[in-house]
Order: sequence, then structure tokens, then C-alpha cells
Amino acid sequence: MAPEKVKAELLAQYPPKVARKRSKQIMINEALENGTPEITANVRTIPGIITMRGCTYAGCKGVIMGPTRDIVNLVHGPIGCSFYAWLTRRNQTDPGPEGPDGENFMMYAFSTDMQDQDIIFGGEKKLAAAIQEAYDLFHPKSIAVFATCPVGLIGDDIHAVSRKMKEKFGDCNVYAFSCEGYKGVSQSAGHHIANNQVFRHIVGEDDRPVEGKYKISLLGEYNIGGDGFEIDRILKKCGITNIATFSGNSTYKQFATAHQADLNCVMCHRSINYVADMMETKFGIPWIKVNFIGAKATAKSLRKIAAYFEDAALIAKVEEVIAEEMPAVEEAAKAALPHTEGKKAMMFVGGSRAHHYQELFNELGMKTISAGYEFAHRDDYEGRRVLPTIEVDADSRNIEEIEVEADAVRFKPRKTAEAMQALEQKGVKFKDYEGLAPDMEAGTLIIDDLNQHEAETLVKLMKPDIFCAGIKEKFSIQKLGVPMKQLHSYDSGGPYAGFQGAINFYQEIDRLVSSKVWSYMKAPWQENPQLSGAYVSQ
Ligand code: CFM
Repeated sequence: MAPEKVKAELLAQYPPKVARKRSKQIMINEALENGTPEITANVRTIPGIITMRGCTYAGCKGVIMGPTRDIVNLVHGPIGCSFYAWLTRRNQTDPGPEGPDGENFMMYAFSTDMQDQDIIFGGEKKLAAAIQEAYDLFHPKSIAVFATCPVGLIGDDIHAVSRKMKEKFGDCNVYAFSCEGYKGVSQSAGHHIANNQVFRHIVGEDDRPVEGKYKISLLGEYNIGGDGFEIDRILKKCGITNIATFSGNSTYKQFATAHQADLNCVMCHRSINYVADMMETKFGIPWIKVNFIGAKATAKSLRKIAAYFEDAALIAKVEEVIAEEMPAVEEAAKAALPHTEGKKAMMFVGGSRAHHYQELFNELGMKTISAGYEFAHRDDYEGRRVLPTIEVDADSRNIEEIEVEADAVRFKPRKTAEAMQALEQKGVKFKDYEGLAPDMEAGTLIIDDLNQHEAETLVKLMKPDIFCAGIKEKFSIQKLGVPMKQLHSYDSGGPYAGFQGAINFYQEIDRLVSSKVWSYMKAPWQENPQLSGAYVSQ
């Protein structure tokens, strides 16, 4: 079906005003040479629509701060929100030399368990007591406090309480996040709130030197299903020292020493690109965009890092590692290709995976016919060049932008302007991200903040061979007879990053698209219309 027709069908059921709004978030890609059409993104979901998005608290507490093992994450709020105080996302951690019972608090749920009386009389005392209790029990080096919606509504000053407790302890960094769920239009606002505070309260706190020859930090990698482990394995093999990952498999110390890196590599642009900018201004660390999803993308990213350091030994080592790893990858692709080639995929994931995973599908000979993000901004679709043209609306203005200056002591440009320019000429692009749209073919459908109705309509009209999204979408898609792969949690699989990850992914997708079981999936009323009648009449 022609993309214009599909778009019209997606909008057909909406009242005119809703259709007008949604129409701007559904783009028929034109893959123009000098840019792609404009898409509306990072705006409020229309009330009544069942969005795939999460809230600001989820982005702050869950996504950014969740994967750090030795910070106590204390949720100030009712126990319902506090379900998410413990490890609910598949971000893995290596417990380190202390072992699993050492400083790993990820599986604990720390909550103030607010009750009605706290909402009425204020919850600050309860919060101070909870911070004290966590300190007495665990003596952590850091405690992070998270606001849930009611905390913002009643006006508890969580920052003042945290400051007071930090002064009282003297050996524990306590800080808070005003990340009430309603604060922004999606979890993207929560990322920003989290990253601002990490930058303000932790990064650059520890000047004890970190050893290593080619020191980088990896920004926007969350170690879902062990992705970060695989990336670290490859980096180590190449002799590259990753001193801090924001924030998969991370520790407090990694953040505190991250200013010592000589290059920042940004993996998930959406969740952290502004931190890379802030670190460049404050400490002089340049940044590049990398992607370790896809074997070819992994090789390309490694070569970019090696090119930056301009060291013949590193460049040779990287080539050696790629040559060593690729044969197994190619063999796995060869085994999968006869079953996957020519098949069609759809992908609707948060803010970067709907782009990154197209690399892996390309390697399987599969085309992505429709994709989109839940909460990305226009630059994630159209590339960073559109940043100056993005309108700052009231919702975005609500999220703090930190003013950063060069650090009087720690600022040190890693390369001269001429050296950076020379590298740019050789193809190492700094501070750049091209976005999802230029990488997709003309005529594909790019949809922002997809919802349940549109997902089902898309699947019915375009009949993909596989649909990738999250747990909220999983079962409704499977009921349509289409295999569904979770690209947030990876179901129970992974890692999918790096070379070993590519092999895992090829095998998993081969298994899913080859299985006949999905075509037998029919709800009872689809097979027996009478049954459907019976439901209606009751
Ligand atoms: Fe970045 Fe993420 Fe993503 Fe994201 Fe996420 Fe995630 Fe995601 Mo789920 S940080 S934007 S808020 S890559 S939790 S690890 S999978 S929606 S596409």
C-alpha cells in the first residue's frame, strides 16, 4: 500500500483536531539530499491516546540513575511509584571485587513510603529520616533522592533536605532530583534532569589519576542484557581504556573521574548529548558519535576512535581485532541470510534504538519499512543541524539548561583547533549526529510517539515480518500473528551490541521470522464469528 494511503488510514479514525496534530508526527520519508522533511517531536501526547511513552521519573530514576550500583537510590513518594525503586530494567552490573553483597544496591527498593498524612503535613521529616536510615545501614558513598509527582505538588524541598544531610554526614554525597513524573512530556526530560545533577554533583570530583593509554568515556550506554560488557570486552582487546560509562555497569567513581578522559564517545544521542557538550566546555574533551549496534557499525566506531588518537599502534591493533572478530560474525550472517533476506521490519523504540538496530537488520538483508521514536527530539530524526531551528516551548523551558564555563583548573584542550580540523577533513566528525531519517529509504514511514491504535493499523496494512518495540506492545502485536521482539529489554536475550552481540541477534531474528507459530495465532472470536456475537450480546 502506498505510504500516503497508510498515513490516511492511520488518521482516519481521529476527530479532525487530533488528526491534524498527529499528521505532523507522521512523516513520509523523502530522503532528500539536503535534509529530510520536518517532523513534530517532543510534544505532549494528546489526552485519550494510549502512548508508548514513560514519565519523567522513569527517565531520571530508571534510565539514567538505575544502572549505577553503588549509589543508594531513594524514592520519595508513595509505594506505587517505588515499585520502580529497584532493578526493573535489564541493566546488568558487574558487582566488582566486593562481590554481589558489596556495594551493589541495585536490587534494593529504597522508598519513603509516603502516606496520606505525609501528603497533608509534608514529607520532609520522613525523607530526612529515610536518608539517615539508609546511611546507618549501608554507609554508601552517595545517596540520590528522587521526587515523584505528589512531592512536587505539595512542595517538599528535597534539595534542602539533601544538602543538610550531606553536611551532617561529611563522607556521603547526597543530592536530589526534581524529576516528578509530570515535569516534562516524556522520560526524555527525566534524562536531562538526571544528567544535569550528575554533572553538577559528581563529574570532576575525583582527581586521583586513572591509568590507561587511550582514555575514553562511553556516554549513553546502559548495559541492557550485557551490551556494555561486550563493548568493554572489545575496547579492552583493542587496548582502549573506558574510564566511565554513563551509566551502564557504572560506579560513583567512574562519574567522578570522567573528566580525565581524552575523548567522549556518545552512543545514545538522545539521552545524553548535552552532557558531552558540557564536558567539552568545562574540561576540553571533544566528542564523537559512535554506535556499537551492528558488526559493521562496531568496526566503524572502533576505527573512528583509533583515528582520533592518531597512533599507528592503536590503528593497527583495531584492525587486528576487527579481522579476528569478523569471521564468526560473517559465518552467523551466512547461516541466517537465507531465512531473513528480503524480509521487512518495523521498529518503535525510545530515542535511539529505532535507528541503531536498522544496522543489524541491514546486515540480515532486511528492510525497515516504518520506524519511530517514543520521545526523541527533532535532531534525533533530522540530525543535529536542525538544533537551532527547534522551537523551545513551555514544556522544554521547564527543564533546566545548565550554564557551563571552562574549569579554572581542569580545563585542558585535548587537541589544537588545527588538529581537530585536520581530523575532520579525514572524516572524523565531531559533535555530529545525522539522525534516523537520512538513513531510511524514501517512502518509508517515520512516526513519532506511536500509539496502540496506530501500531495495530500499521501492522494490518503493511504486514511486517517482525515488529520491534516494548512490553506494552508485545502481546497486542503477537495477537495479530506477527513475531514481536522487545528492543528495550531484549526479552530474555542479549547482548546485541558489538561482534558477539551481532551473532546473538542474527540467530534470534532468524528464529523469530522462521517460526510458523505466529501465523496460527488467532483470537477465538476471529475464528468463530458467532463467539464474537456472543461477547457483544452479553
Ligand atoms: Fe537511549 Fe536507552 Fe534508547 Fe533511552 Fe529507554 Fe532503553 Fe530505549 Mo527503553 S537511554 S533512548 S530511555 S537507548 S530504557 S537503554 S531501550 S526507551 S531506545
